[in-house]
Amino acid sequence: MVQSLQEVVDECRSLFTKQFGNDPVIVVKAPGRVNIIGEHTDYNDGFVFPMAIPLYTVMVGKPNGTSTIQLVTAAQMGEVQTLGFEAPSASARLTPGSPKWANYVKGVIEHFPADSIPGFDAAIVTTVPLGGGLSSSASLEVATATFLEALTGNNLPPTDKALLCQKSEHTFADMPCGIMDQFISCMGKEDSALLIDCRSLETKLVNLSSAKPDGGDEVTFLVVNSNVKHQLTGSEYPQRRSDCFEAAKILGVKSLRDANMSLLRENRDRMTDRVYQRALHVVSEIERCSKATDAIVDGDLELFGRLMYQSHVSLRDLYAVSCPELDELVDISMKCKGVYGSRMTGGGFGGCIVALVKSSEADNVIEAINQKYSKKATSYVFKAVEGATIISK
Ligand code: GAF
Repeated sequence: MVQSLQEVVDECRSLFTKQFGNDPVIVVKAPGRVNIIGEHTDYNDGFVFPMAIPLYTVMVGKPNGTSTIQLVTAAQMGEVQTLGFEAPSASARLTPGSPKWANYVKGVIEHFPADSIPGFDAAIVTTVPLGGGLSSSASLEVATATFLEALTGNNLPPTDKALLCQKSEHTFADMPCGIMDQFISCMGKEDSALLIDCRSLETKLVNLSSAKPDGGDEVTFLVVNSNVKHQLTGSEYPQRRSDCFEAAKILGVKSLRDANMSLLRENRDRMTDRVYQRALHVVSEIERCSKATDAIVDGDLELFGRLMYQSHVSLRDLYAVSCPELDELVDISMKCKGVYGSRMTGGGFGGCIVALVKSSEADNVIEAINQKYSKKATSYVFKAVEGATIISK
């Protein structure tokens, strides 16, 4: 059972009180996300279609009247860890270091636009599984930025906040991510997924509760964690990114968003097999993402499901970011009654799959996965939730 937001807040408040001997004043939350379709398209200026999910990073705390920042977290598998460092000032800048989890927090503090950040005590708890492909890192960054908004009174426009968190991940976690995860954690909306144009940063809300064929069954997104951990800060993600940039350069376009299938085919001989396949995934995935959001608006769930599965095949065979466990989960779910489509979600190399399922069949699909999957999976049926908020200050 997933803890409710209230339970996470209560746990985080108790952790704070135990550590610092008094009660926190500021309470903020930032959700994780599942991306429904549009994978590895964000850093190519393409489209993505994520929704925020009710797994949260919660941060509570208050100013401590000193120039020191003290953190306590139970975010690392429930293990309590503490850390203290000087708040950034003109003469003392923050730099990345150890432990790694703290870099996501430090990066946001360092880049936050305020004349000065006062010393504070804070506790952090999360229910977003670490390395599970549901944006544990982005939710920690966005929770930190939201906490600093409450602490300093400097409320950032949501786009600036997402960009600040992305910059922190680039500079403090050495992960050249796109904008999707931070964006949806800031801007998620209840019952809706967000079509994000990662070039213009314009968004379109798509209400998911209306996503059912006329008179048809209710549908839901089932998320299944393979419990194989992904590690995107290794070389694979940056390698994919630079393959895409190389393809765009060969094609003479600013980014793969500006390419199309015929341009790609005409230039096939000027690319290595690998670069061609990566580009083929991205160009087709950008197209699939647009088609899929139209399909869901039109209630054409069969088409939506087909596009989800095509996305998986493309990520597996062309982009090479799946893994045997994700393929296994997709194969099992695709054979179940009531499943429209299924695919790996997020950066890949482990983490989760997402499937569009008739609500009435969701339990049977979970049961089939529990019986057939070679490892132990964790399944969730999520409704989309609101993005990050200050709960109290
Ligand atoms: C990771 C990145 F952080 C995102 O920006 C995105 O590129 C995703 O992988 C793949 O779609 O979550």
